[in-house]
Amino acid sequence: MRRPARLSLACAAAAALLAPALPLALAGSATAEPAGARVQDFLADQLADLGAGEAVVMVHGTDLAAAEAAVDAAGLTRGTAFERIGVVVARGTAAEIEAARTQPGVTYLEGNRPITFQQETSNVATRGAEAVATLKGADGSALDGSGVSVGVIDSGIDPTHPYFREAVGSSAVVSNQKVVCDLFEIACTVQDVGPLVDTDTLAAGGHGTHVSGIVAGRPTTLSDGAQLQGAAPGAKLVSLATGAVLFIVGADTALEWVLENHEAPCGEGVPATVCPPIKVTNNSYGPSGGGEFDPESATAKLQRALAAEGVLTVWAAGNDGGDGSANVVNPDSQDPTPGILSVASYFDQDTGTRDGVVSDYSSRGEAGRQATYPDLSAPGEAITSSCRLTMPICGTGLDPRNGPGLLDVGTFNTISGTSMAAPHVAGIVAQLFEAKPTATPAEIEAALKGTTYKFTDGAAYEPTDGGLTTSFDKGTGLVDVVAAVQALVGATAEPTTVRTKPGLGKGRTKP
Ligand SMILES: [Ca+2]
Ligand SMILES: [Ca+2]
Repeated sequence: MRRPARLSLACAAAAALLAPALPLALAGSATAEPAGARVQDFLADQLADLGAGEAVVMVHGTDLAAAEAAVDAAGLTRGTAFERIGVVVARGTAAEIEAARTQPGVTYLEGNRPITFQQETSNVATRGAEAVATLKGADGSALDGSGVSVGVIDSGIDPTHPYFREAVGSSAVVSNQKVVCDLFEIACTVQDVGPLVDTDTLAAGGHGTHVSGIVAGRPTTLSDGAQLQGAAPGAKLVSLATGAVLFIVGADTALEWVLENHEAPCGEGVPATVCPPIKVTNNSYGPSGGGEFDPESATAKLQRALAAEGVLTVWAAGNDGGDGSANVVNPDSQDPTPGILSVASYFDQDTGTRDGVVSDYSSRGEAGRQATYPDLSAPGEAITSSCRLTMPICGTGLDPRNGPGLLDVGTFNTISGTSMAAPHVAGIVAQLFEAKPTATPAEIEAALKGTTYKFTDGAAYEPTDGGLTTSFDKGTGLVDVVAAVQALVGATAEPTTVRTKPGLGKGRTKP
């Protein structure tokens, strides 16, 4: 579940701090080895394998002059100097580096250890980050979901969280709504609480802030060097806070608000350039245990009306696991109406691979009844997003992280669930609408399901009446943003609408 051990900037700093604690070991080993400065283990290993090549070495001296003199005497090529700490960066052969070791005043030889930025890998597995970097929307701008608002129906949001901060001082959160119900959940209203109210902390939540960050977190570098962004880092967010304790009437009140307000979610007076229309909602909630879809439910009627008006509904498939012997998928996600998506949880094993696994907890449909299957899979396991430690669900995270600012302590955390898979797809839907603003929800669902990557973990794929293949655990497979965009745009538009890097163009073989 944890990341494979990788050296981050924070780890590198820790190693440097530990070095002064080693003189006792140094004194002991000095008697057993030829006289001279200690050599870092990493560099020693590198030198053993170096052959006739050259390596980079940091020559530490008692002062800068000693280090410089040693570099010159050993025949190394001098580079940068860290004057204040008496270190000269140099390059040379193993023999030259060994010669520097015994020069007067040399205290330590250190190699040039590689360090890695820890990029959140979930947008690699979906090819969503690749789409942002290499594809353009219909407006010619990067395919980051701009021009689209995503409605997030969840516990709430901390709109002041740095993950939602934009470079120009504005926020990804354009509308902050709170569903307020009476004690019996029969009288509910939606209230605009303004740009600063943290509805998530008020609700003792945290879930909604994490989910919203997965949808549309802005590019952010954490204190340890990790680089994060949401699936659609240019999309806007309309938060509909239902509180941490959910009842279906409250959630339906939010869906009904979207139905009434999706074209102008900030009010008629606010232009779409500032506050774009809602084209998709994310719904990471459902009854525990899953069950059969009820086409007569208020939720079904609302999401069908939304699809008819051009708004997709994205659902988490549920966290009830299963083995295909029973249908435990989130009921409303099974609605066969085109434009309603049920998302299973995929785990990229923190590597960005597309050949990972279906999460154990991801709800399975009933084998042999394709109507109960999830539509597709997206990363949901070990997802890092906005999550302050002061919020209850974030305290359960495995990996509190700091940043981007010095005072931003415990602002990000890593949690898992189909709740984290669905918002990847909600952000991806925003990308698809940016690629083709006239697309219908049915076209977008077809493009997503027709281009999935067929990772093989779990149940076998079986043919559908529609000419696809699907499975009771992972649906049609792992979402592939680049392939979905090409399928969506290529069908009706000139190929020049989407510009790609070489190798990713129309000739690319689909997996
Ligand atoms: Ca854009
Ligand atoms: Ca569907």
